[in-house]
Amino acid sequence: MNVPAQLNRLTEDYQTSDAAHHIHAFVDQKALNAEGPRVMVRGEGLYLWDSEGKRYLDGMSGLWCTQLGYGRRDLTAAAAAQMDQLAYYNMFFHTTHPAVIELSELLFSLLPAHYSHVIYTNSGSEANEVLIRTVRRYWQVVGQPQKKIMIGRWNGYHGSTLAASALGGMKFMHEMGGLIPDVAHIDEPYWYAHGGELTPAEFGRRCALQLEEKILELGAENVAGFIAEPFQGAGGMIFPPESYWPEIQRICRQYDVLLCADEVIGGFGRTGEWFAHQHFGFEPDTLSIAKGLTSGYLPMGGLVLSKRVADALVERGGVFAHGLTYSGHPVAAAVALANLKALRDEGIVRQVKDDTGPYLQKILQEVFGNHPMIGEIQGTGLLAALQFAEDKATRKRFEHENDLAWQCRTFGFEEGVIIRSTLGRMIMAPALVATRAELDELVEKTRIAVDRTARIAGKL
Ligand code: PXG
Repeated sequence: MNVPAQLNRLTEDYQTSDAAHHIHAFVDQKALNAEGPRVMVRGEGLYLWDSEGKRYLDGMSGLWCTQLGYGRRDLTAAAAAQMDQLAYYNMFFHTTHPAVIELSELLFSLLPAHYSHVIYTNSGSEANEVLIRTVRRYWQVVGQPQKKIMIGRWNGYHGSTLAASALGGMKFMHEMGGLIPDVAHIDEPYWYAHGGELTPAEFGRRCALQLEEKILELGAENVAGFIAEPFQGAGGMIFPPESYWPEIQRICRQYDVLLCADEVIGGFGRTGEWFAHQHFGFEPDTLSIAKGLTSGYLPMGGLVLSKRVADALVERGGVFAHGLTYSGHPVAAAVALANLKALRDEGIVRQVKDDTGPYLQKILQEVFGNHPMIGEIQGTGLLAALQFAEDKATRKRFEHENDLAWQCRTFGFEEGVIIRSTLGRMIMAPALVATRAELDELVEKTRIAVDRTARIAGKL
């Protein structure tokens, strides 16, 4: 049993207390209470242990965030040292502190040279809240205050707060709390599901041209920015066709609409590049960041601004009426600094690009390339999605693909691997420190879970 010694309560006891007090994320709480949640108690490297002593290979880096894996003593030491020295101070009152200054220096040494400033937040949702205000403020400062509308995409995800979920395109989230004014959406570039008879390249261009149509419909003089994830994460780990991003960039430039990349999942090495927009080859005006910034050890996010945007705000903008108590929190900053140093100095991002990333993609092709259940494999770096298909030739999806994928995820848990399901796609995004042996284990356990699902679906 690999359960820590201080765990002296029974799992059911924890579950009862949890049911009494917690509202969990994105579940039917009543159903969860009846079932009882898994109680995670320890993490080391890529592995997690629950309160029953069962071990799991975490194929999702928590929620796409633990780039360095669990139990990194350098990160906990950085947090402890910063807490001892200066546990808290803020960036109001004309003050700053070394932790946040050093973090920003390192962050901008990793980013392309046309970015210069960052507004720190505690999460990705907050980064996108700040984005809306910052983009609108930018247009006020440069003399076009009517440019207010943000365009997002259906099935995009930008967070769970009101404005961030409005930017996103999850209709079931909109239904819960309403929308905000001046937000519009275009379709997602999900070729496998919606491409019909078009080639991926044709479909990618078609989806991008929807942005142009939407801008013309709303009036370019009213559109402030377009926000998108370089690849959709929560929406199903969907890669756009290669034709998509160049066309989107052309349209944003032509109509002077800020291009806002949500790098909350894609940032910090996931694709083998430091940032996902570098993998896809476009140049956004802003980047929303979070998750891998601290490897998830403490909450921290931010909005990165290009020089164009930052210069206007700094030189001509006057008071920037925004600030959070914990913006640039010193302990989170110290952890982020240690995390980025490790990702850089241990060559982890390079290793994902040159070794473990190509290795994962290769073994996925070997195992699932001809699998009767899998219609398409998408991925790069330490990131992949397996698309379930009822008929591969016609790209027909299972009618109850969501249930099948959920079942596959449950089989995964039983087999001791954590993979994520979205609609008919199984997603994996292991920690960037994963070894080849751990990737072998991830893919083998996933194969067992997919085979078990294929038997239910009548495919094996
Ligand atoms: N943008 C993107 C692209 C995200 O994926 C957020 C913003 C919001 O970040 P915060 O830190 O406020 O959660 C996210 C979050 C999933 C899953 O199951 C994905 C996220 C969060 C929770 C679950 O895929 N992404």
